[in-house]
Amino acid sequence: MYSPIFRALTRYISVGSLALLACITGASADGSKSLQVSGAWLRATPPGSTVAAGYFTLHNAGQRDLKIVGVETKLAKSAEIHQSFTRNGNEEMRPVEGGLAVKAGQSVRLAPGGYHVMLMGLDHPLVAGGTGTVTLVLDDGTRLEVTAPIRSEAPPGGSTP
Ligand SMILES: [Cu+2]
Repeated sequence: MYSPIFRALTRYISVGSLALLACITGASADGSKSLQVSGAWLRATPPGSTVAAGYFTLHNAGQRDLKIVGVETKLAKSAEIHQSFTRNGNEEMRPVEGGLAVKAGQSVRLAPGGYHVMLMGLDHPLVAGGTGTVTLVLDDGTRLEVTAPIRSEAPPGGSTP
């Protein structure tokens, strides 16, 4: 024997559980919510320079491996994740092919001499004291905005490989 109140209550509970389930699924499916960014900074450029580098530490606090497959910014015509390396005593760099992986529970550091965000075709020089924003595009299609201070040197105690 169902009273209208009981029926209404039952409906309320099941809708409530569905909403909760959607919430949990939504959170784990959105990689940008699992990715924590710390110590971000952009290197100031001399006037006339059209390239610049950005650095930060990524931590994947989620359960799923993530990959950064692109970088977008209004500061420059294009942006890529690069890796610096030394060949025959010269420092060179190349784009990271296939995206930069950040495994579940792990951290990846972008720092001078190693990984960095490369901004190419700057519209304006990056002036120390200002800020700039880059958007990281993850392999699940979500985006993570990173706003970083522009500095002429690495922050003390941070961002070295
Ligand atoms: Cu580079």
